[in-house]
Amino acid sequence: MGKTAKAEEYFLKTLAIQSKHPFANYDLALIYHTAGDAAKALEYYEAAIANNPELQTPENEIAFRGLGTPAEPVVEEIAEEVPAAIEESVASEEPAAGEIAAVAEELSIPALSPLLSIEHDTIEALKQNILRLEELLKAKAAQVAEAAVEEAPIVEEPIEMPPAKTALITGATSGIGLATARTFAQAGWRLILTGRREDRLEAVKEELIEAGAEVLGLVFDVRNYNSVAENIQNLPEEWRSIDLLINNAGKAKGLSEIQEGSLEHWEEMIDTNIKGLLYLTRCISPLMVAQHSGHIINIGSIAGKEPYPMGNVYCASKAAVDMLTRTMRLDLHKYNIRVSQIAPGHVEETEFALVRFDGDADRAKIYNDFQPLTSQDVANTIYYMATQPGHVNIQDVVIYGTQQASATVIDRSGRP
Ligand code: NDP
Ligand code: 8X3
Repeated sequence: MGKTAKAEEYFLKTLAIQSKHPFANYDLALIYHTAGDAAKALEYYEAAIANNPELQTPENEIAFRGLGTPAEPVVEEIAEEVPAAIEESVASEEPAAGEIAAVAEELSIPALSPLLSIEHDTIEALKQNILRLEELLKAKAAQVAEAAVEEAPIVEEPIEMPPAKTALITGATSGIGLATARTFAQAGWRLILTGRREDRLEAVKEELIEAGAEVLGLVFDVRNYNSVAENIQNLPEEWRSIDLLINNAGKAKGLSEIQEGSLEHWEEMIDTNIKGLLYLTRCISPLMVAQHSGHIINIGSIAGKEPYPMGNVYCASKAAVDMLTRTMRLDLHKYNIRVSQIAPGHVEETEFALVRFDGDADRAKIYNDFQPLTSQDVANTIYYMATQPGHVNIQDVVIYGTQQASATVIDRSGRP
C-alpha cells in the first residue's frame, strides 16, 4: 500500500515469530527487489522457495537472479534455462516484447538496451507473481476459514421440545399395567395411573415421581360407572388433555366347565373386562373427540382369538374386547383417534394367575416349565404401538412367547 518501511517491519516481525512463514519471505523479497536491493531480495527469495517451492517459477528466477546476482542453481532445469534466456535476450537485436518495446519503437528509440528488456520482463514477471500470490493467499484464507468453521465449538441452540404426552393406564398397580407405567414414565410421558389398591398405587406413584415423572394417581373400581365418571370429570385442568388411554384393568376368574361356572366369577370378569373398558372409553373418548386426537389401546388376549377348554366366559369377555376394538375404531377414526388392541399369550411377572385361582399360589404356578412373555415384553410392544407417527395405527398385535404356539399348544420341556 506504499508504506514499504512499515511492511518490511511487520514482515520481519512475522518471520521472527514464524521463520517459515509461507509468504513473508516472498513479500520481503518483493520489497527489497522494488527498493533495488538485489542481494537481500535474492536472500529472501531463496528462503521463500525453500518453504514454498511453487514460488520458484521461471519468471521469479529471472526476476530475482537476473538482476546481476549470479544465479545459484536451485533446480537444475531452471539453472540451465535462465542464463540461456538471458544470453538470448542480450544477443537479440529484436525489441523486447510488451509495452516498453512498443512505446520505444513508436518513439523511434533505436535499439533499447537488452537490459531494459530484461527489466521489463522482470516487472511483468513480478506482476504475474503478485497475482499468483494473491490467488494463493485467497486459497489459504479459504482453507483457514474452513478449518475455523470445522473447529468452531458447536453452539447448542435451545431445542424446543414438544409438550410431554399424557397417558391414562388402568390397572397400573401390578403386572402389565405397572410395567407399562414404568416404560412410559421413563420415556417422559405424564401418567394418570389407576387401580383399586390405594397403597400400591401410592407406592408406584412415589417410585415414578422420584424417578422424575409427573404422575396423577386415581383410586377407583372400573366396574363402578359413577366412580369412573366422577374421577374423569374432576380431573384437574392440566390433566384433562389425554393422548393415550390404555384399557388394561382386567382379569380371569376361575377355570371351570360352563355347567359348573361361578356366577360371581362371570359377573366379575364381564363387569371388569367389558363394562370397565366401556366406562373408561365412554368418559375419555369425548375429550379425545373434542381435541381431535387420541389413541386407545385395549389389552385383549389370545383368549379372545381362540377358545380353550374351560376358558368360556374369560374367552368371551376378551372376544368382546376384540370386537369392541374393531367397532370403536369404526366410530372414532374420523376424529383422528387411533384404536388398537394387543392380544398377548401367557405373561409372567403379573398377578393374573394368582387372581384367577383366588390366591392359590400353587395352582398359580403355571409358567414353571416354559418361558412365557414377561410384563415388560408387553409394555415394550404397547410403547411401540403408541409411539408410531400419527398417521400410523397398529390395529392389532398378537404376541406369544416363543414356546407357546397357540392357546393350548405349549412346549413345556423347560425354559431354554
Ligand atoms: P394383574 O392382576 O397383575 O393386573 C391387573 C390390574 O388390573 C391390577 O393393577 C388391578 O389393580 C387392576 N384391576 C383389576 N380389577 C380392577 C377393577 N375392578 N378396577 C380397577 N382396577 C382393577 O394382571 P395382568 O397384568 O396380567 O393383567 C392386565 C391385563 O392383561 C388384563 O386385562 C388381562 O386380562 C390381560 N392379559 C393378561 C395375560 C397374562 O397372561 N397375564 C395375557 C393376556 C392378557 P387393583 O387390584 O389394584 O385394582
Ligand atoms: C391370559 C392368557 O391363555 O390364560 O389372557 O387366557 S390365557
